[in-house]
Amino acid sequence: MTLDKLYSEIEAGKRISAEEALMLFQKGSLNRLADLANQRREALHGKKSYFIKNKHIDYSNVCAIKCKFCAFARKSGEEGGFDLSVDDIIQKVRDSISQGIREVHIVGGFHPKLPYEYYLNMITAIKENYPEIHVKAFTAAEIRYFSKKFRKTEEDVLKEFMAAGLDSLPGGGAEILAPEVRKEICGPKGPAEYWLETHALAHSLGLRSNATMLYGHIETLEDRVYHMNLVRELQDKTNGFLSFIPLAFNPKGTEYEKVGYTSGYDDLKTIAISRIFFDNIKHIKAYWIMSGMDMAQVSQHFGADDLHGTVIEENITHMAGALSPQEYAAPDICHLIWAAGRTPVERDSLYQEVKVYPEAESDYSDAA
Ligand code: V47
Repeated sequence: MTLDKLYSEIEAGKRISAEEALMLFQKGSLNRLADLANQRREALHGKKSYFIKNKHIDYSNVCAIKCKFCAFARKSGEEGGFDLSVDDIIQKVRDSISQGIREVHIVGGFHPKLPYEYYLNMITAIKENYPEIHVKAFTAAEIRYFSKKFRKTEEDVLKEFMAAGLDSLPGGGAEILAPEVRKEICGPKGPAEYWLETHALAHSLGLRSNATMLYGHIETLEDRVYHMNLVRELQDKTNGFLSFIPLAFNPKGTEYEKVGYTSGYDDLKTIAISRIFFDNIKHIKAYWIMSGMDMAQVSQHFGADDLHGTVIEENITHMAGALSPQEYAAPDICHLIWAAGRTPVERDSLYQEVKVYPEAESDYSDAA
């Protein structure tokens, strides 16, 4: 297959194979990919770009394992380690309620000491105090860890968390699903099948989730495509993923510091190929915390339709030298969306539209 033929097939709406995706990564022209990805993005979402008012809460960075790409985790008792109590977490939610948040995104590591009740109490307390807040919490890797540590099936963990108020799972912990690199960068997290099985189970129980891919460290382009293909295959079976989120690696303080930051070229190409490849996932997220807001803004013309959210407090990437701020207020996100010729849409966690802004910033007034 020649590149030109592949471009025509994409233009005609055909699903591309893993081999074809690899060809695009290796030889595709960024301008051509931008056009093709944008065409698919506009067919799905027109000019709309989504965001949510949300808050990230990391309940602890104490972690029993060490992943080589991570600058966030600390061993128990190590300097810089922290644990939040359930009261601390409620206080953090309270602090952000006036900003109109409708979602909390809660993750931590493989904590060696916190009891099962801590996690259940956390969800229960949030829902008791703020029943309208969507609780997106615990990566598939954490769920797996809880099941092993507390000797429960994953199904029981998920069902008990859901009964307490868990609404969805974030997409973290996927890293790179290709076996050799996965073993090297985060071996103790276990094989790709764990992550995939937990999402499949969550979807079968009615929980929606996201899928991430951490790129720009030691993985090859083949590894990226392998990863994306596993996610697409699972989505064909379950249709449970709401979004795909390529995460640009931030290197400071990690074992891969020498690799440096990802290039803007690579960030845009990865977003564009993701949009083209995932004909079964509706939303492609440009996560500005990791790529920087400029890149996320431009990504709206390379296939991304979602800028995630206000975030408010981010630690995982900022401990790895992230160059982005920790928070963008909703008016700033809207401004950046408008400045790219897109229409801001505030969404909820399941992509229901909460507020569709006017097409032009000049037509908007706060009082409207
Ligand atoms: O799994 C860790 C990544 C992820 C670094 O579901 C790093 O809506 C870059 O999953 N450089 C957690 N990345 C974040 C995450 C996420 C973010 C935004 C939205 C959603 C969602 C999920 O962060 C981890 C890992 O892949 N990460 N260290 C680093 N140094």
